[in-house]
Amino acid sequence: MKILSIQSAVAYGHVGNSAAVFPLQRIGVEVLPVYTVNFSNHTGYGAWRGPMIDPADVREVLTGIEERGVFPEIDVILSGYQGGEGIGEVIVDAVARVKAANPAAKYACDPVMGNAKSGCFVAPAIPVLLRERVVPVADIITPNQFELGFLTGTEPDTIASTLDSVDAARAMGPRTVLVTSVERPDREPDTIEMLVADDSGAWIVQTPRLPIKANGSGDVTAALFTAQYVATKDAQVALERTASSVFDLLEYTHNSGERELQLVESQEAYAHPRMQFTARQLR
Ligand code: PXL
Repeated sequence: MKILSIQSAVAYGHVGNSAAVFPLQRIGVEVLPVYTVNFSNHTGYGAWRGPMIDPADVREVLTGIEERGVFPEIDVILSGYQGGEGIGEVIVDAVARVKAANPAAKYACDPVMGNAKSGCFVAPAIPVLLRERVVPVADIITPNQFELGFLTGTEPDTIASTLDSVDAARAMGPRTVLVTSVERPDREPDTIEMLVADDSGAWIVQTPRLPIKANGSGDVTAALFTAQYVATKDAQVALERTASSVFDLLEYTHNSGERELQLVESQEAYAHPRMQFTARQLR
C-alpha cells in the first residue's frame, strides 16, 4: 500500500507526519510524506519556530511526485491539520489528480479544528474550508465529536445523536466516518470510546481513558485507521486494531512520564498491540 500523506513536520516530538509516518511504515505501508509546515515542535508548547510551507511550494512537491509517474500507484491520500488557509485547495487538487490516475484511490481527511476542551484552535477560515470544500470530496473522515458537531451543525452527545450526526456527515460525501473521543455522559467512568460507520454498519469500541493529553495521538489514530480500513475493507476490524494500537502507545507514553508520544519506543504497538479490544455492533 502507498499513502500520500500531506501533513506537518516537527523536529522535536510527534504530530502530523512526524506522528503518522513511522507507525504506517511499521505496519508495512509505503508513505510519501509531503510537508505543510516545518516547525521545531508542536504548537501545544505555545512557542515554536520555523516556516509554514507556501502552498505553491507544497503544490510543486506534489507535481514533482506526479511527474515521476507515481500517482497511479497511490492507494490513499491522507491529510490532517492544515497550517494555513491555502493548503486546502492544494489538497483538493491533489485528490482530483490522484483519482484521475487511480480511480480506486481513497481520500482520508482528518478535519482538524479543535476539541471539546480547547474549542477551535485553527485559523477561523479553516473550519469553513473543511466543511465546504474538503470534506465533500473525502471518502473517509476522522473527526472527534466536537469536529463532527461543527461539520454537521449538530451537537452530538449520546450514541444515538452521534449516529445521527454521522449520517448527516455521510450525506455530505464521505461514506466512512470514524468518530474519535466520543464522550457520552452515560459512559462507564474512566473510559473513552471511538465509533465508526460505513455502508455495512456501525461499531463502537471502548478503551480505558488514561490521564494524559498527548498531541499527535489523533494523527496516529487517523493514519492507522485509514491504512487498516483500506487494507481490510472491514470497519470493525480497522476500529479494533486502531483502538488497540493507540491505547498501547498511550499506555507506554503514560508510563514513561514523558510529555511527547513515545512513538518509536512503542513500535510493537502498531503491529502487535498488547491488548486486543473488541468492538460492539450498533447497527
Ligand atoms: O496534531 C495536529 C498538529 C499538527 N501540526 C502541528 C501541530 C499539531 C497539534 O498540536 O502543532 C504543527
